[in-house]
Amino acid sequence: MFRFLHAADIHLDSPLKGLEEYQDAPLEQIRQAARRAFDNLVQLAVDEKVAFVLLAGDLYDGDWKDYNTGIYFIAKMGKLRDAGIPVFMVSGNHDAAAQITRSLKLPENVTLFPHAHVGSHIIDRFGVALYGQSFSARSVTDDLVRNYPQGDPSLFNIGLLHTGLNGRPGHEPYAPCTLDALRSKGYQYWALGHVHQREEVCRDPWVVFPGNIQGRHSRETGPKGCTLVSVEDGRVLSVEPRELDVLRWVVCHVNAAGINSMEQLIELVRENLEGERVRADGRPLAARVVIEGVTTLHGRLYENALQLHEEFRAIAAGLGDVWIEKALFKTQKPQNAAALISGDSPVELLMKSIEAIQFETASLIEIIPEFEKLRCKLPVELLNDGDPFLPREEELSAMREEVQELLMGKIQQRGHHEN
Ligand SMILES: [Mn+2]
Repeated sequence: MFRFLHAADIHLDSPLKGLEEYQDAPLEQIRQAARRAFDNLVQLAVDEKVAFVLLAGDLYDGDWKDYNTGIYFIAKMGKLRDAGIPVFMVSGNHDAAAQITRSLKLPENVTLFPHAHVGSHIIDRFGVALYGQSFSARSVTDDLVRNYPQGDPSLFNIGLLHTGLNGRPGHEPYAPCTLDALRSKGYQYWALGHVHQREEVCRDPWVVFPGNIQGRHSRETGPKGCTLVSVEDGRVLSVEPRELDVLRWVVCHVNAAGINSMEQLIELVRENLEGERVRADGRPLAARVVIEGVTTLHGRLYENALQLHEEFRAIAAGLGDVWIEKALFKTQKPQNAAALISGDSPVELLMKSIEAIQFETASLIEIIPEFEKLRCKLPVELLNDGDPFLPREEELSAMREEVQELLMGKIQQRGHHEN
């Protein structure tokens, strides 16, 4: 009986893209998160007394800024060497041979599989055969599996590979291959990397993406970590995800249906954030708050979006170690809003006519003659696709709705004041 750890997509020291511009962002925590999660991985390997550790590519995010990234990794590998734990790894698209110009000699307990051909390694003590091939360049479009040898029926065979398989949303289709091709090799476990979302692709044999060990932005949400595998008599006994992340990205969906006041909404957001905090086991949170649902508050939410964002920041500050990355308002107004306006008082008539307004781009430019002058001063690259003065139709209709909501909100408010 033995156990091993399978991790991938560590992306050590990956740069923070644009996060500096965010208010309150815990930059230092985010910058250090991948290293702290990797510390946890090494500690878990020691605590679980695993037979070996597998790293299935993208250990590094790209070329090292300086040697400190490599020196950090070597220090951690030293800790595993002292515990008698070997490490086997392949590189992926981010740390492909051609991408990394700086390098350091690896400690003797670390094996990096070659990129020119498939490498193999036998661990007699556990009856294990390992096969792996690294990426030579960032974009590997060949099917690497084709060259992997057939598994040895007398051993427990493991394949390491960085691949997008037959395509995964949001991931480049590098080293494409099919599940059938993997199965045909007669291995007991395929340790894959590249897809940042954990996925057990197959259980016979086991084909696993462990996901990355630490979320890096608002699209990498929820628990992140590695996979702990137990093997007995040449068969997989158990495959368990183990959380390693030190800061969790979450999207907090708040349903505003049935909410009648701002106070209620703010309270609901507080409850939701508290719930996320509990689910994250006390880890610091980077939360995106999304207010959704059909609500009569729709117009007022738009109108008070900035104020609400400050209220959410205050809730986060009160909870401690919670950062509101963004607040999005995606509510919808009740379908029959116009029909509800039944009377013919001046206010109601005004509301009806606002409902009926059709804004057009041309009219916007006519209203404000300075627009054309401003437009001329913009850099040319802005004037093509992303020309802010010529929004696309879908943006226009969203803008139309927003303007209508703002006007309606204002009028409703006035109406209330006068009553
Ligand atoms: Mn990758």
